[in-house]
Amino acid sequence: MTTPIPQPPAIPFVGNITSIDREVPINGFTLLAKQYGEIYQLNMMGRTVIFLNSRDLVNEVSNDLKFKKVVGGPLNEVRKLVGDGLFTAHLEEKNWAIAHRLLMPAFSTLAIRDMLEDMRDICNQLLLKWERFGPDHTIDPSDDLTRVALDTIALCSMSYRLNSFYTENQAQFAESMVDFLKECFHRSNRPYIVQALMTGSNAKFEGDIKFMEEIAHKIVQHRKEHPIEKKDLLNTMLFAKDQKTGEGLSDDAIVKNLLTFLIAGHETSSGMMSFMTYYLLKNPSTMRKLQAEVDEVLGGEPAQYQDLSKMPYLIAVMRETLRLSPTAPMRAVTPLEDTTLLNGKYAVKAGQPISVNSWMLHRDPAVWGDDANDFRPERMLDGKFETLPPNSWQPFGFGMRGCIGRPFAWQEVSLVMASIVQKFDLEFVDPSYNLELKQALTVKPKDLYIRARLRTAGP
Ligand code: MNH
Repeated sequence: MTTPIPQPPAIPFVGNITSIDREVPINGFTLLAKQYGEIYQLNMMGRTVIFLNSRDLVNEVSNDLKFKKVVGGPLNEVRKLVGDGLFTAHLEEKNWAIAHRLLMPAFSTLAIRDMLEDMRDICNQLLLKWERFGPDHTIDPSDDLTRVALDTIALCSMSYRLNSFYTENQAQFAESMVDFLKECFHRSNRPYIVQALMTGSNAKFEGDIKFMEEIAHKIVQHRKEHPIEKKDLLNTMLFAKDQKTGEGLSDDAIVKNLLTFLIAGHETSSGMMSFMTYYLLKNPSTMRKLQAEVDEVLGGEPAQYQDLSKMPYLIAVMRETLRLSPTAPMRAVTPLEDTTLLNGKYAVKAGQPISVNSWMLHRDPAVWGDDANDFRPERMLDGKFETLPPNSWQPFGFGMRGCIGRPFAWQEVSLVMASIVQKFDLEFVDPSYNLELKQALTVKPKDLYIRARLRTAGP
């Protein structure tokens, strides 16, 4: 006998849509998880979605032979810009497999190594800005770290400078991107008829899409007319041929994937760096330990490639940050065939969307213990990390649809965060600040403001 999957009481037509926190959905999903436990389902305007909150359940659906990624909700909106690009492609779409095979080597740890100097170029712009503004200036770290992440991915993927640090507001392209992502998220929660009436925001949405497509097309065209030697991702996509099919990528597929890297590669990494800033400030002893490690390994010099793997505490802090605040907190899968979960306990039909809630997964007391909610990087040190039960830490998703940009993000975040704590002592503007979230497609800290004082400047 299977057990029915719990569901909060639903309202006709709209279902459980009122149970969803519109501003910060992850907060609503967390509350429901506290109420209903390891699994629950919601009716979202006629469509039933199951949510998994425990490691045992997530472990079962982390299986590429029995489950596949579902592109639904906001990702369907994102598809309007990037279509069958890597992130939003349906598994059956042929361009996914081709792009996956072509790009995997270009995103390998070894290939990413060559991008270190471009990453440093952008990182230095941030360091210089904070130094020049001085210790009394109020910094919005999410804002500046978004500049870092977006400029870094644009420079590394297509040798294009967005120069976000040289404009008062975000550069036009960055602004279109941020607005587009926010709108994708809101659209996925609006009834169709409401959306149809919102002509102003629809026109803006279409306009942003067109603007970004045009820039990306121009960049590809420009590169074809003015080839360069550099081994960036754009050149890989222009020249590499898929070994299996002999096919390359069309200009259209290249544009979609360039835009995909900009989307997938900036909010996630910048959110991670913002959360890490928060956790370091909230845990002064962790900050001191990290600064001591950075000082010992770097000795006041800029970080080199080999240094980045010699700082185990830095790595543990990064892992623990992504555990408590996975910036891409939800992914969705569906069973290929009718199946059950937990040895026949819950029945699930083929095609049924199932959301993995990593925010809850990463707090499962069965894995993390009674102090699951505490920030404690020591639990993530090498040796302990490897022996965690499989699939208890999944900030980068799972399997063949897992994050292709993981080595890229890891190198970028370790360089930027090591450089920041090497150079500055940080403080909260409001010492009593407690973490609040804001969410678009990804999650970031809300209203976090800090100050940065050069460490060499003395007390
Ligand atoms: Mn990334 C897929 C998280 C950085 C490009 N990424 C995913 C998934 C998660 C994820 C989770 C799986 C989503 C799903 O199952 O629907 N990504 C992150 C996090 C960071 C990150 C937490 C940083 C921290 N990602 C990056 C960077 C890039 C990138 C940087 C590019 C330069 N990610 C991708 C792409 C995919 C992806 C592309 C889709 C891969 C595929 O489906 O083939």
